[in-house]
Amino acid sequence: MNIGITCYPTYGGSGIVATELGMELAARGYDVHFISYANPIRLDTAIPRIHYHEVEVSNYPLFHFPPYCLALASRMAEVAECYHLDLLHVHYAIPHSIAAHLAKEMLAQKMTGGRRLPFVTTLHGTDITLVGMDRSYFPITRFSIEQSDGITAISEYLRNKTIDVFNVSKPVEVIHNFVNCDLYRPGEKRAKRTTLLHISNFRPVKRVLDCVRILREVRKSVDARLLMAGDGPDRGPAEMLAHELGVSEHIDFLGKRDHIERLIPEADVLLLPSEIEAFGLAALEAMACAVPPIATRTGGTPELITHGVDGFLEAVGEIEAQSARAVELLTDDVLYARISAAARKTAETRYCTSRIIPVYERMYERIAG
Ligand code: GMT
Repeated sequence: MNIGITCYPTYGGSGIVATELGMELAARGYDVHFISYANPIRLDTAIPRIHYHEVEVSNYPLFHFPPYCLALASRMAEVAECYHLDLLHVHYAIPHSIAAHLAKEMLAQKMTGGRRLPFVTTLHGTDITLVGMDRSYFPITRFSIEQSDGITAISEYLRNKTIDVFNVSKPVEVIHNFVNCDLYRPGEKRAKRTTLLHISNFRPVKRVLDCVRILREVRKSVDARLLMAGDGPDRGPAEMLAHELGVSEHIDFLGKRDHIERLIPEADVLLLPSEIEAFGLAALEAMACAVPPIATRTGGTPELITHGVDGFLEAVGEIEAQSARAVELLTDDVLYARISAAARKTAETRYCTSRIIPVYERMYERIAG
């Protein structure tokens, strides 16, 4: 089967899921064609059966806003024709879903051979919870979701939200995020635990400033440090806050990092204090490395993390509660051993690629007919 995948290629959970999915599919014998404006950050183009097609957005003085969506739709249609794509799988509804719809319509025309090009839309979170609900995008988001031949959401929470908000009449299938448990593995056990880790795109929804506040609280009892991986609009404010709170020498702002699977095992606890999180891929990747997550009880995180069993869930903005959990995990050996082993077990038994990829494959077979 020949599959076209479109995603945001820079840092962000949806692009990571799309890229890992494409590489897993290629390993299983599919020809996978990535269509995007840049090479997805985790994509290894040396892998057999992986292809990358860049979308060029030509500018013109008349265009105040370069029309990326149209350039993407044209490229999708071209690639589909040249490489006999059986379907398109787009990640993040806006604008990928409407571009896929346009490409599908273009291919359906008799003058280009009247080919069928079904498409699957995978909803990841902010495409529904923030951007899609914005008035200017609401009608087109609903339309493009409805036009999809298959719709998936990465959690029950997101599925319910999509149905509630957009009144979608078609079935929305839940296919959770996944992790490669051979690549994401526990590191060496350390006698002394001191390292907290946060990974994100530093958008306001991630509440990265809370990580700095948590570190300050934790340092009242433990000589802890914080690794902050990623970059985005709230990095500067977080750096400023670290200075103000007098903890800057205990925080490493690492910027965007490749091979996150090598970084995670260096940490003892993952912090995910988000305002909203449709699933929480960073928490899952940490769990696969037996690093317990402390996350907020919001969106889809309770589907992944069972409070007190394989991680902790606290209320959004509750710095003291999140800090207290971090101190417990850093200081209590018995508790740490139990939660960390359970975290790895959850990742292995429920979210491993070997379990989740076949669910996508079955969907493709149904849709491509
Ligand atoms: O984390 C982000 O804000 C990026 C965003 C994206 O779409 O790139 O992530 C979303 O998709 C991830 C992968 O499916 C989910 O694990 C994240 O929970 C979700 N983020 C939010 O809902 C805020």
